[in-house]
Order: sequence, then structure tokens, then C-alpha cells
Amino acid sequence: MTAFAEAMVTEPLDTILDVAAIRRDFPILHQRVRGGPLAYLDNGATTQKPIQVIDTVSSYYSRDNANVRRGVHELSQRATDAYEGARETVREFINAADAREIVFVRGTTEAINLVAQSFARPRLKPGDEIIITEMEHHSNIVPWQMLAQQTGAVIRVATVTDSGEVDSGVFESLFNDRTRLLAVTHVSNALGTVNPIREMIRTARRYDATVVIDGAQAVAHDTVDVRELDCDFYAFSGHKLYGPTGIGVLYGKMEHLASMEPYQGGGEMVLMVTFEKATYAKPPARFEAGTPNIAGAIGLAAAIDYVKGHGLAAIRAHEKELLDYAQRCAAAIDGLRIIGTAAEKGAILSFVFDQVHAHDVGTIMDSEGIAIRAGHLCAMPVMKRFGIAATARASFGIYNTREEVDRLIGGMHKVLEVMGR
Ligand code: C6P
Repeated sequence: MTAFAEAMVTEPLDTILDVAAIRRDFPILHQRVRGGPLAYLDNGATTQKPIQVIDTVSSYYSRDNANVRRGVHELSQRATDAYEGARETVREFINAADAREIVFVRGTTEAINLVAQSFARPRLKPGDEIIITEMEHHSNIVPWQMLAQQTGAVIRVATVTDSGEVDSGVFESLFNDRTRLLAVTHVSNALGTVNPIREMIRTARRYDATVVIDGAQAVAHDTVDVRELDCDFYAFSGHKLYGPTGIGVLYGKMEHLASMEPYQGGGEMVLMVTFEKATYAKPPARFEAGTPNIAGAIGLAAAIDYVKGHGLAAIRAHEKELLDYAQRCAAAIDGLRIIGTAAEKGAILSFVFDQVHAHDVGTIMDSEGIAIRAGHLCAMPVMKRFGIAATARASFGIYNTREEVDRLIGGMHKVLEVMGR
């Protein structure tokens, strides 16, 4: 028996979720792509949307659409109630203390930029230090670089080990009395590593550093409790959580939000305006200038209800089984290297083949109807760390099956065949 066949003959996947029923909720999954049934394994980039989310957004536009906070009329009140109700849904989802600590933004990227410009920029001085890690997404690197240029602050980078974990010794050694801020990803989009953010936050607390967590790859895959974590800011995107694009969340402790300057100026973020000056509304309105993404927020709340209905613990267990199975099979393939072998991983499998470009891997997979991501994954520094330009990445979600993993593994064998390896 080949190592591949051996790895495949395992006990049946213990189905914790009713995946067949879940799949029926996602209309997009039931199509053929390039002659084969679609296997959507690009959930790290964006997730598909269940009918419950699609219907919620559609019904909002069909029945309740109006601008929020501005109108006295019935539709405006309905829209406002639904929008503020969505804020409460998010609050409960991440266990924030107060719904006013939930700021709706476009996504993780905007949330981090907001913290950098509104919180950090007025506070940082030349020589102050910001700690990030080598595995950050560009969204958690570039805003801090821009900030460093604006303030004279310095970025210090915690390196990662060969398995893709933050080197704890290096991490600890970076802290000193100049450390002002720690910005770290909860789960790496490129390696899958789940960072020990509880311990990292505790370390930062010893130095009075503010902590910003990039939760883009975390919230759809496990329970997040911002109060238990005791982070200062937590950012995530709706579209990676089975919700719409263009909506995301910045959680911030009220004491911080209340002391921050606005990020953008415009309608609804002010109390009083003259040509000389404006006084600002309290958070979260202070950070939501202009007409917000009302339908997006309402759709995000529907997505949260959806994942909560299935249970984050069950989703985590299901995805872990898929990942373990996929990793076991992939590890048995000659010429394939898994990038990111941390002990604690999210539902992400990055891999490279000797002498085959990741884009070719992606194209061959696509020819089989298998959607994966290929490229630098907006994490160029970590690619450099592993001596590669790009990876292929399969990322799993609530609706993925063991059969789809089998097809992924079949696709890996096809890559070797097509590339003559
Ligand atoms: N990563 C991926 O395929 P936005 O684009 O703002 O919704 O999310 C940005 C972002 C921030 N942090 C992490 C850890 C991320 O993974 C992402 C988005 C996608 O990996 C697109 S590059």
C-alpha cells in the first residue's frame, strides 16, 4: 500500500456537523466548474454565503431599506433598529462589555488603519516601539510602517521558527520600556498558526503596551471572547465569516475609543458643526462617518446567527478533522512541503512543490474544479522567511467535506503527473 493510500484508510470522519444539510444552505456550492463539481477550498480569502444571509440582505432591501439615524419615518426607524441590533449581535458574539465598543468598518484592513491613525498616531513619539511578527498579513504591517514614518516610531519584528510559530524567546526579548504597541494576528493566513495570544497579551500587559489583534482568520473558526483575552482592539471582516463583503468590525475598549480622535470627518459623526469647528459624537458614531454599510451589518448579524446556530466548537472540531486528514495525506506525498506545521493550527494548509510554481498548482487544481489560493497571500515577509515566493493554500470552512479533501489530494498527485515529477 502506498503511503498515500495508507493515509487515506483512516477511521471515517466523525461528522460533528450535519454537513450535508449545511451544504444545502449554500446555493453557490452546487455548481460544476470546468466539468467537475466545485470544491471550494479558498475560505481564507473569502467564505461563501448561506441562504439565510442572502435572504436577510435581500429582505432588507425589499422591505426596510432607508438611511439610518437620520429619518423619523418608519423605514428609517426599522433600518436603524436592524443596524443597531446587528451591533448588539456582534457584541454578544465576541463578548464585548458594551455594544458601543463595536465599530462597523469595511473590514480588518480598515479597522487596523483606524487604530493606527486614530489611536496610535497622536500617542507615539520618535523611538517608541511597535512589535509585530514575521507572519503578519500586509494589513497588519503596512499601517504600522506608515505610522512609523509619520511618528518616528520603530517597528520590531518577532521572528518565527521553522514550524511557523512565533519564537517565544525572541518575542519576550523585544519588549522593553519603549514598547508601546503589540499588533499580532490571531491566526496566520499563510501558515495557519494559531498564536498563543493570551500569553502574548499577558506579556504586553507587563510593559503597558496596547494590544491590537488581527482576527481576520479566527472568528469563523473558534470562539473569541475579547474580555477574557483582555485585548485592547480586535479586528475582523464579515466576508470571512459567511457574511457580506464591505463590512467588518473594530472592537475597542471604551476607554480607548472614548479618547480617540475621529478617523474620517462627515455626517453622523458630529454633534454640532460651525464653519469654525465641530464637536464629535461619542463612539461608535464618531468612527462611522457617512452612510454606513447598513445591509452589510445586517447580513453580518445573520451570518453570526448562522455560525452560532451550528456552534463554534463543532465548527472548530469539524475543520480540525479535515485539516488533520489533509495534512496526513499531503505529508505522504514526495516532493510536497507543508509550509506551517505549528502544533496549534487553524483550518489552513499551505504547501509547495519542488520546482513547481504555486500558480501552476492553482491552475491545475482549478482544471479539476478545486478552488484554492496561490500566491504570496499578502504575506510577503513570511514567504521570504521560508525561502519561497508563493504557496498554494487550501483553507477549510463549515461546508467542506472529506471527499473534497480527497479531491485536493488527488489534485496534488495530478500536479506531480502534469509537471512530470
Ligand atoms: N486575507 C487571504 O486570502 P480584509 O481584506 O480587510 O478583509 O482582510 C485583510 C486580512 C487581514 N489579516 C489577515 C490575517 C488576513 O488573512 C486578511 C485577508 C485574505 O488570506 C486576502 S489577502
